[in-house]
Amino acid sequence: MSPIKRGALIVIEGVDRSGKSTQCKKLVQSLENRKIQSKLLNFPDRMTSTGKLINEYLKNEECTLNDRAIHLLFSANRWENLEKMKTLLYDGVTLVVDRYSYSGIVFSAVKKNMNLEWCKQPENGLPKPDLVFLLTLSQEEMQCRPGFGSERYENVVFQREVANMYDQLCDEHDNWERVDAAGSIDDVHDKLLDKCVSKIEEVGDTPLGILNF
Ligand code: Z5A
Ligand code: MG
Repeated sequence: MSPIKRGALIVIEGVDRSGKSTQCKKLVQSLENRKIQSKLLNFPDRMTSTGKLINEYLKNEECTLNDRAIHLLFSANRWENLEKMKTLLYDGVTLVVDRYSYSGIVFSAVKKNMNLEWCKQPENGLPKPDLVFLLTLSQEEMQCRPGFGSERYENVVFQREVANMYDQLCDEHDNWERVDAAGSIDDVHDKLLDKCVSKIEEVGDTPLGILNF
């Protein structure tokens, strides 16, 4: 009997407004159209108990959680989903994930008095993505997109530092792909879909990796 194929763990990262949520939704639709089982997950998952605290922190600048505490809450928000993720992946469902550990690392590590190595540690042991797309977008294009500026972190200086640190992470990892997010929604989608389908075929029955920074 041939082993059951697991699903692929595919993550989309990128600066604010780069189209991550838009592309994740379209990917899941297109995979389902091709009869490839898939599910969309997003972090932060604002519906869980940690997610409610995170939502309050993001929406309310007066929320005074300190930088390390909020960092650990974002990480806990992923750990809360560990069993669900593993069960789905080993049942053959591909997960398309809107932000993951790398958002956690980048958005905390760019803050003053935070340390990149410290920020990576709580992510160790979580499932390792098979493929990470980094959607790239210039500052000018980012500011033209609807919705920019309504939550904590949504300012130009912070997002520039975020973009630089994403670039650094992308260079350090061989499972990352940069995708220019400035094209039309459909153009970006077409680029992502082909790479996703190839990755889903490639993972087959290989064991799921574990993050080990
Ligand atoms: N954060 C953290 O600190 N630590 C963590 O561990 C995690 C996250 C997981 C909230 O995240 C914040 O949490 C985030 C990081 C931090 N702070 N920032 N910045 P979120 O994921 O909930 O954030 P969001 O409010 O959904 O924004 P976003 O994800 O940055 O946006 P997006 O998903 O990349 O973009 P979009 O919603 O798909 O598209 C934005 C708009 O542009 C929308 O009107 C689209 O129709 C339009 N759009 C999309 N694509 C295109 C193209 N190609 N052309 C033209 N217009 C487009
Ligand atoms: Mg989004």
